[in-house]
Amino acid sequence: MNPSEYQPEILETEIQSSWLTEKAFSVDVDTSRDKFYCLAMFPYPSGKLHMGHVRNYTIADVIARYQRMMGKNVLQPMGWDAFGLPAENAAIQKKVAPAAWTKSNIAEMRRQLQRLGFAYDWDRELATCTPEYYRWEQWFFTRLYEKGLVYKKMATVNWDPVDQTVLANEQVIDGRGWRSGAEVERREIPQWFIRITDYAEELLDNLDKLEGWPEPVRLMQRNWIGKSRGVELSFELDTPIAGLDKIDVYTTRPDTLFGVSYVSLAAEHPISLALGKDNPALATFIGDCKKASVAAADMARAEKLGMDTGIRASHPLTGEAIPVWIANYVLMDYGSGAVMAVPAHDERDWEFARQYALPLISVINDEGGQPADVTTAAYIERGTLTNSGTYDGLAFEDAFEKIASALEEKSLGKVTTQYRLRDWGVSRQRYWGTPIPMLNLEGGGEVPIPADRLPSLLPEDVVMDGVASPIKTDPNWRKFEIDGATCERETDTFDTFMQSSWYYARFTCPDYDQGMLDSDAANYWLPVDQYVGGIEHAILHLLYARFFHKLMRDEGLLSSDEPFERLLTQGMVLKDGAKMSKSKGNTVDPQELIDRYGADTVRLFSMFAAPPEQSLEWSDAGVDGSHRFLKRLWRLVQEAESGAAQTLEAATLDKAQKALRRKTHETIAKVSDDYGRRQTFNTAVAAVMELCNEVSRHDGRSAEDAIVIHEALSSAVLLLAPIVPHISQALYQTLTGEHLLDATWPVVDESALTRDEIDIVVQVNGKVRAKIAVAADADKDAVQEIALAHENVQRFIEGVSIRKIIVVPGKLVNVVAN
Ligand code: ANZ
Repeated sequence: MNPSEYQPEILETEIQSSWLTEKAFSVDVDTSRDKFYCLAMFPYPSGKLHMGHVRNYTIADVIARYQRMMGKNVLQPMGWDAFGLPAENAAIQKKVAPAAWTKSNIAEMRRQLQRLGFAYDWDRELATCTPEYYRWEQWFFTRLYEKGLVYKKMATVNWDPVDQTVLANEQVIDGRGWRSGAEVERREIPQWFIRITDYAEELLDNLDKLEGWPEPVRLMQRNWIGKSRGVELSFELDTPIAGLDKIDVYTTRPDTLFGVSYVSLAAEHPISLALGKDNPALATFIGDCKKASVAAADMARAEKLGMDTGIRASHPLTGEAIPVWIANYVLMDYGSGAVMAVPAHDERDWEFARQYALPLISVINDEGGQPADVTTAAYIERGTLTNSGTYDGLAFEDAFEKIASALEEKSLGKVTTQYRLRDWGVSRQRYWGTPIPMLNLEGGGEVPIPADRLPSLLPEDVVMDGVASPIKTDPNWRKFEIDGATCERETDTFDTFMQSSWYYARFTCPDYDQGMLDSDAANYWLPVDQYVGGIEHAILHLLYARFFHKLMRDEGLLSSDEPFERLLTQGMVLKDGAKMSKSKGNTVDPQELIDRYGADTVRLFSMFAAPPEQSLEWSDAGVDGSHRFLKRLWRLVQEAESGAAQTLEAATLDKAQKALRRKTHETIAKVSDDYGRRQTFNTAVAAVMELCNEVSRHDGRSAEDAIVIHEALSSAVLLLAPIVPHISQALYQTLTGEHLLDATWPVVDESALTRDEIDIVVQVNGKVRAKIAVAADADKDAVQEIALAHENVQRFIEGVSIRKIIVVPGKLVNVVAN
């Protein structure tokens, strides 16, 4: 290789293969050293890396490499979130088994990651579709089953009546099956759930501890958990229906109790179902409700429909007879599946009351102290009570407590807490996933597969017909014998969020075969010090991983409470203002860029173009600019005199040499802060570019000049090393003869920061008239004297009388004259 030319392709591939053969980033537990666990969300092996991956993984790599230079024992692993639906779709289209498709994608994407030079410990690579991984997930599920933390219940799925199969939500397009085009129905089938609601309170409380997380993410989690304080109260029935002598409702607004104009039940409420039995019109209505979408958001938006049941229930405080309706906007699995409807103060009830001409009773005063006008919309603010008997005039808190205790006295209500969070349904009717390790017994009921018979292996050599899961149609696979009795394996597989909920912990001991986790390794490395990933995972993935962490803690596998200490959510990669995506056809292939410019240029551009949390607008010119900068840096170093840095005799430096030294050390201070505290890598790059400009401008050629230039350039190279590790390694070698991976982060020499002289602005009547250089320790009088002596200042004060001179030390002198 011609050393005077920057040839990234040759240089980078050579360095990368040396990293691989030397296992440069393999690490072990070392309790004598501080650890740093840096993790980027592992990819789904879809085929090729896209720019979003490149950005995500570069950010994490920069942090990992920086921490290594800071002396930490750094773990940065990589693996594959390898189960999931796209593999099944590809299998059907390309006639290749999902396992084979996934494995070849992994090989290609691993090659691409290596070509980008990420500092991974490849010895820890794992793929979630391997039995070595999912067997522990199966084992853990059986443990949760033994502890009563999982249960089976009927739940709704999308059913394609033509293909006779369950569809994932993504496979339902405009209400129709993606393959058959048939109108999708809802079906109830038995499914497995994990009791995340048992941990709702802790998941909520611990959010306060996560100070290293972006506030918006914590807020989204808080809202998702959705804790509310309300009152559960009862409307009594004269004659019991379905064995119930009262209707329980849950409300967060007991202050509006006097505004109730009807009670509404969910279609699946036991009273609704019982009434439907001898009322065909009601039965039809209930059937229609069941067909509609179950998503809460859809229910809130959909047209409000209902039917009067004809029965009445009595108001718990006034005893008034209140009509009971069935309404499509009431969810069966929230609260008690029934609501006290207050159309004057709730938007959904208002819409419903409008539709069916039900009374609107305003019981809250508006800001003017009058009963709120609810003729055009519900008044949903809190306010003082009106039309509420003895409670009139009370404010919300007071009314809440007093009405709650009145209900409590009558044994018709109590204060309760509700969470919007639902238990986690983990059953999927797909093939390419972890088989749920349960056995269905012949006479009904189920038992877990015993630990010594795990894993429950997923067959890999299958043909996909696009309809049924191959394990559902394979009687041999289903058959299982336990204690001489024949039973059937569960043929559903786990939600893929199961695998991504604990992979970060398995990375600490990927080959451990005595259990799910080696606790010593897990407790040394965990929690993850820095997690990096997309904001799209702000809720589900992060919540499930936090939940699993607590489950693993309570199983005695690890001892911390939370998995991720600090979280960075990177912004999107945009092109022409829109998200880069295949469907928009505006993608840029990272591979082409690597081929053309090298990995360092791609890494530099993705770090320089925007702060990590903001969106990054793609720019070809920006990529080109990054490349030109690297070429210039290369040239600067080749031109500089090589050799080990010599010790500097600060006293002998001239003004320009001192200035360059100061710039070097100011840059080190700023860039260190940018990497560590601020995590703004774009400003770090900008600062190093400035330093390089100073080096270009420095024109002294003495031995001292060579030394300060050498110091500036080797600092620049070290400061850029986490971002552009290949060129940095080569240039560091040239400059110092040493190996970059052994180098530590540069240290600021405080003495180099002190200035002998500082620049001060001189104004006359507020207008800048001169810039003067004064000794850094000059006193006010001396500064004033130099300012007034300046010839341009002289011109402006000639012939006028000076009224006042203001000296702001280190900044400016203002002469006030008239
Ligand atoms: C009466 C009322 C008056 C309500 C008012 C609101 C405003 P959050 O805050 O989300 O917990 N609700 C209760 N159970 C329901 C169910 N199964 N399906 C649909 N809606 C249900 O919401 C609690 C409120 O949601 C409750 O307070 C109830 O309506 C409704 F001016 O009760 B409210």
